[in-house]
Amino acid sequence: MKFSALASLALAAMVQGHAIFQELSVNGARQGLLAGIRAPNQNNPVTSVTSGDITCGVVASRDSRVISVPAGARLGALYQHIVGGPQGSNDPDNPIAASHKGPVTAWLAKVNNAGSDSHSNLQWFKIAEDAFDTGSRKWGVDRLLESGGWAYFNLPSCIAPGQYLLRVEVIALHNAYSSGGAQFYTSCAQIQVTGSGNYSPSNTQTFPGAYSQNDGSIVINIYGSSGQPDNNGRSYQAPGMRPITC
Ligand SMILES: [Cu+2]
Repeated sequence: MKFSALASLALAAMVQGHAIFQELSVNGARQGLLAGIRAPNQNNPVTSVTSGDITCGVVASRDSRVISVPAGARLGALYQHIVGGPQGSNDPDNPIAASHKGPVTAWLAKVNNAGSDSHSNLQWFKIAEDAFDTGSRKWGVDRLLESGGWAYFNLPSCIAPGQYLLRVEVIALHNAYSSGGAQFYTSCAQIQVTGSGNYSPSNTQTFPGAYSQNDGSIVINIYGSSGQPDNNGRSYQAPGMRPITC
C-alpha cells in the first residue's frame, strides 16, 4: 500500500510537471498570452528528436501576429505549467516541476513571413544557451524557476533585420538516464527583427536533424554520487551547435 502510494505520487509528478512556452517579453514588455506564438495546447513533452514536433512542439495554437524585436533586445520566454498559468490553486508544478532539471536554449531561423511560413525545413542557429553552472550546480531550469517561469536571453545585436522564427527549448533531463527519457518542451515565436545588424550564419542546423537520440547531452544520468541532480559537478553542454558569438 505504501509502495503503491509512493509510486502514484512519482507517476503524478512525472505526468504533471510538464510546461509550455507561451508568451514573449521584449525589453521587459509582455506581448500577451500566445501572441505571435506557435505552441502546443497540452504540456506533454516531445521525446523523439527525429519527430517534426521537435521543432516547435506539437503545435495546436497559431497566431498571425509577428512581434517586433530590436536587435540587442533582452527577450523573455515564459514557461507555465499549462496554457494560461498554474493548474489550479497552489500548483507546486508551476511554472515547471522542480525535478525537471536541464538546459534552456534559444534558436533563430530566417523566414520570409513569420506569421505564415512553415516551420519545417528551416536552417536554425543557436543564439543563447543556459545549461549548467558547475559552481552553483544550478541548471537553466533552476534560473527559470527563480524568475517565475521566465527564461531571459539577449537577441544578439548583430542579427540582421527581417522575419524569423524564434525557437525556445527546455530539455528536462530527470529521466534522461535511458534513451528516449529526455523531455523536450518547445514552442516558436514569430518575430520581426529591426536594426542594422548584418549577421549571416555560416553554420546552421535543421530540426529534426540537429540532435541524435543518443547524444551524450540527451542520454545522461544527471544524478551525482549524493543522489542530487547535480551532474556530479561535471560540466554540461546542451546538444546541438554552440551559440553564435557576435
Ligand atoms: Cu514533465
